[in-house]
Amino acid sequence: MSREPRVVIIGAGMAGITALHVFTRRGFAAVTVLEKASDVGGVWHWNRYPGLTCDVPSQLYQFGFAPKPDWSHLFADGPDIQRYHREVVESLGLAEHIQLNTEVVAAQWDDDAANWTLTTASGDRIGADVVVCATGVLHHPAVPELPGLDEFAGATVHTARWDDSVATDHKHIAVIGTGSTGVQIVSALQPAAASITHYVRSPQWILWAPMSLRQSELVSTALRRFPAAHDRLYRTLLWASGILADVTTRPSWRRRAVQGYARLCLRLQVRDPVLRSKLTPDYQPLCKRQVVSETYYRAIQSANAELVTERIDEVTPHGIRTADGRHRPADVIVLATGFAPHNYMRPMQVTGRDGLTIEKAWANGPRAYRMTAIPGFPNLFTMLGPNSPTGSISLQYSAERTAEYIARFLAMLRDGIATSIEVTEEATDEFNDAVAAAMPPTVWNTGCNSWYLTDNKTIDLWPYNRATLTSMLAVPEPAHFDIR
Ligand code: NA7
Repeated sequence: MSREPRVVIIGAGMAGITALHVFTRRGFAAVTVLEKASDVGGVWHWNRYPGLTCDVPSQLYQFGFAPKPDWSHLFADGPDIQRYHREVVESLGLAEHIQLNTEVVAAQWDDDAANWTLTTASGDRIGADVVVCATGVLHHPAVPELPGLDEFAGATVHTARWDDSVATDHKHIAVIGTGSTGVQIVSALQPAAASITHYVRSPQWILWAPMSLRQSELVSTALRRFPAAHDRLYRTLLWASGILADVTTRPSWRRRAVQGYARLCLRLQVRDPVLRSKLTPDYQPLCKRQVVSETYYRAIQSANAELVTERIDEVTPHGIRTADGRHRPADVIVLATGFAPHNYMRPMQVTGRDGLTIEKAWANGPRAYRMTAIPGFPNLFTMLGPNSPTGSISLQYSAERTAEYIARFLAMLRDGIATSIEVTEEATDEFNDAVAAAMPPTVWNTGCNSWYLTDNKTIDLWPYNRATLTSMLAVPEPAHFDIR
């Protein structure tokens, strides 16, 4: 008995768009995407802070199925990427499957009916045979608990929820945090600020790259006219990016070379030994998600900029006081303090087989089989779930491989081979044990505190290369699943 499975994808960011395209390309018709925001794009919809730029070259940061030859820059800015997402959705006819402004707050599995019921924030109930969580990683802003922050009289804004009404020109700006975001926003706001103070708890290694370089019209025209050449360029970049997986996952001369380059970037760009020592991290380059910038070191050495590494004691109504007793005035506090990256689909309440909740299943940290299946949760899959290669392999590539993998399960449901599919506990344990055993030689394990670490200090990343990812997601292994 064949039947058309009702598939609901939660989230219309890059991973959700990928899943939607792959499933519809494979002929699945009853696919709906529910997106809580008013637009597609995920992180590129939510993040709009000044200076927002992707640190992956734009010719690589694209869907394999929707090549874009004419990026304006070597590294695209946020609005350009967001436009691209909209264009892909329109040009591939995906918009009709996407329901915006629809937040899913709960998902409940019914074992007898072998299906899910989703509840939205407005109380609607939606049935689904399969749920695919494409809810993103860097989504929930982390707001620091700083004494006095609520009493600050000026404007406070988190970079992930930028407010265009907050004026920054000619203001005294305090930026807290020095991940990719903090570094980008300091560089962007410094030129027009009255003063900018960068509060840095742990300095980062910052690789120099020509991020402002424009892609010439000649190159765009050539890539448009010769799609085969463009495809070759994309594949070459994909292949070259494999070097990053190699560099991060095992010690080698290549890792040492990149680390040497990071140290050189600091030495060449910051001549003042006092400032340089304040900017020097106490851990190896590449241990945290690598920050890339063309302009940060120049910005922080400007006359109106100051780097503060003393601990923040309190926020006062008119500024910030540090542990050394100094008070620096501020009109605006910018929180570049990152995200809660291990939430995945939470706070959505997901209840699987036998009343098992995702909170209980993940009491010791998020855990999945090959990034996508969770024991106790039949017919539910994650896109870019736990252990995804957020620091080493193209996420678009990973998302497409995962979607193709999930499509094979959808085919089993459509062809009447199965009504419910659930990964086994044993296969999940085996996968996670192997991942844990592969982590020690990775650079992420060399002694730094980063958003890659879960609360219990396991590394939530992919410790293998792209070929392993490709082969693990090529064909489902029936023995690893309870197929009913
Ligand atoms: P990150 O990389 O998580 O950076 C957050 C920064 O905020 C980091 O420097 C933190 O210092 C700092 N932070 C967080 N809480 C505090 C408090 N309470 N006091 C002082 N400083 C604090 O987030 P981003 O948004 O920059 O980047 C996220 C990813 O987006 C990035 O890796 C790219 O993949 C794109 P810490 O290091 O914890 O001492």
